[in-house]
Amino acid sequence: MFSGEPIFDDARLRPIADKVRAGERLSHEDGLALYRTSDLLAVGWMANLVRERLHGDRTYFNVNRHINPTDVCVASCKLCAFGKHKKDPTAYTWSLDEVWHRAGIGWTESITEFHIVGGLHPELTLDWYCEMLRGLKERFPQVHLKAFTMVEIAYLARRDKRSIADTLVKLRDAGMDSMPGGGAEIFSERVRRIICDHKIDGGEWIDVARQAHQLGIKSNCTMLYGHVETEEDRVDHLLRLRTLQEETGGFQTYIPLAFHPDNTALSHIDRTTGFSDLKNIAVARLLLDNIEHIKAYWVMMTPRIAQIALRFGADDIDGTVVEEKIYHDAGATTSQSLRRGELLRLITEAGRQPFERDTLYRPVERNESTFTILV
Ligand code: V47
Repeated sequence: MFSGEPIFDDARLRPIADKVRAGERLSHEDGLALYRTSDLLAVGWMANLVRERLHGDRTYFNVNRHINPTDVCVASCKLCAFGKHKKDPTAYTWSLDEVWHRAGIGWTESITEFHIVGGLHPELTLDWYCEMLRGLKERFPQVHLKAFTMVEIAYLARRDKRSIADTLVKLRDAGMDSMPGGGAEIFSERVRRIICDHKIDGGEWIDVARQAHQLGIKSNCTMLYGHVETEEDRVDHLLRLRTLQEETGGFQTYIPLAFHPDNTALSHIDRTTGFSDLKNIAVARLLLDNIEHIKAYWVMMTPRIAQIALRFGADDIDGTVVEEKIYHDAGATTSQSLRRGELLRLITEAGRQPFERDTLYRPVERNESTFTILV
């Protein structure tokens, strides 16, 4: 572990470094200072200190497959290139049989997680989704189903005239094991009116997450950055996540998501840079002192930047993914999947120790083509 003192270009970071070394919680003003400085190496050094304090060299990854059953969506969010109107000739909705069939394409015993999200389809009922989950569990009993964003839950509850809690319980009973972190975007109402004005507001997103956590359902959380948000909006978003985590402890991982503008109504916005991608990882590690894991999602930030992020605060690099649509519709040029061996190479080359996990961060022990989860 590196404990030496780096040379800070920005002296304003010194009091923050003192707090980080002492394990003290950072404030809103500290968050702003971290976002505003161009001394990325100093911010990365501090984030790496925290990362190594929590996880040493351990770097988590998993073997997963994304499943997006439909891109039909009643919300036409400006930020999104994935959702389509149901009359759009290019829109798709898989039948239940297609979902189950596609889940098994290229199937290997080593897959431990299906990551399932889709558009807000006006006709797919809660019962349909429950049937989908039951069918997946029947066919792939050992696979963890990480399914549905807070936004999808709120929509399904409204559509089915049920409470959020009832909706969550029905889905959990049908096989939903945990929830991904998408759809949070950024909580600022000013920004949401511009990028996703048809979506639930930030307060509702937090409320669905709270209710899921209270039912014992773990989730992840995200923030979409690199569009029209300010530094204050980012810090405010992170601190609202930190406050909920203080209350429920239900977030496993935070994933900063860089906005991809291609094919969206905001295509005039420039893509994020490697500098800001690394900054967002590092600041999150420093502000979110009560969320255990920070994920560098390679699909979004490219395997190259994700690898460097492993020394800027990230301890997780996500998984094999297999078939990704949301970012690729928005112009991502990364591949659709990485093999397990490629993930191992990225991690070890960065001087880190690969640790294959299941969705709940339990170790996965491999025995040739089979695997067991060590509890
Ligand atoms: O919910 C949509 C965002 C999310 C765009 O929980 C966009 O483990 C950038 O949530 N540019 C999907 N972002 C991805 C996601 C995720 C990914 C990996 C792991 C986990 C996890 C969660 O991406 C959406 C939305 O917030 N998004 N459109 C776009 N054009």
